[in-house]
Amino acid sequence: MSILNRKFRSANAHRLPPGQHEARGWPVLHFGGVPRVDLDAWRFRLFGAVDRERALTLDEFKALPTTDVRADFHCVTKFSVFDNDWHGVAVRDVLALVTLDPAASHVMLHAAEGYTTNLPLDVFADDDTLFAWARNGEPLSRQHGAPLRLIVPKRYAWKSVKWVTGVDVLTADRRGFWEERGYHNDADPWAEERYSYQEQS
Ligand SMILES: Nc1nc2c(c(=O)[nH]1)N[C@H]1C(S)=C(S)[C@@H](COP(=O)(O)O)O[C@H]1N2
Ligand SMILES: [Mo]
Repeated sequence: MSILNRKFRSANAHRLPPGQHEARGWPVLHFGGVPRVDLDAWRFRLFGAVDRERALTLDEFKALPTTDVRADFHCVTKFSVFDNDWHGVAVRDVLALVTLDPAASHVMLHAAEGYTTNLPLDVFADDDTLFAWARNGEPLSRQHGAPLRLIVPKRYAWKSVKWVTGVDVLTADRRGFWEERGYHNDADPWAEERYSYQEQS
């Protein structure tokens, strides 16, 4: 490690949640293969506990008001990537398309090939969450989730669903793909909420 690198790393140490290290570049990580997405058939669906279900084409989705968010990215396998400039549509601007049922409390995110993840509604609709199609001025590659992915900076990255296809608004919590398989339901990296059980040392 060069001296410069070491200085940079120590200057950024406070930005690393416990147990994390800074990654080189931007790793690709997901369960299964990279799905083939038919862009003509693609729809973003907002359904469940809403007044009226919505299904948007990619053009309709990208015509929503856009936003830019700079955020760090923390994977439960312990790598972090600092200062990602995400471009897309804020979750709150997507939710503004519908009237939520007063009993709405959680959401289930759906992605290609059955991947899901759950979030409380307030975490989902935080100020820094967005559906993104570009990072650092470049369109997302297929491996990183094109045409659209969710970004939830304050949670481990398995909540940042790639190839997202829809949001099911729920009136009670339910566990998503990894949450059902032993990952923590809440996934706050600062509280090191990696798994549902206590790690044995
Ligand atoms: N659809 C889908 N989204 C997913 C995953 C997945 O397996 N399928 N893996 C998650 C995990 S565990 C991580 S760390 C990030 C990785 O995103 P990246 O490959 O862009 O770094 O995607 C998340 N989103
Ligand atoms: Mo991850």
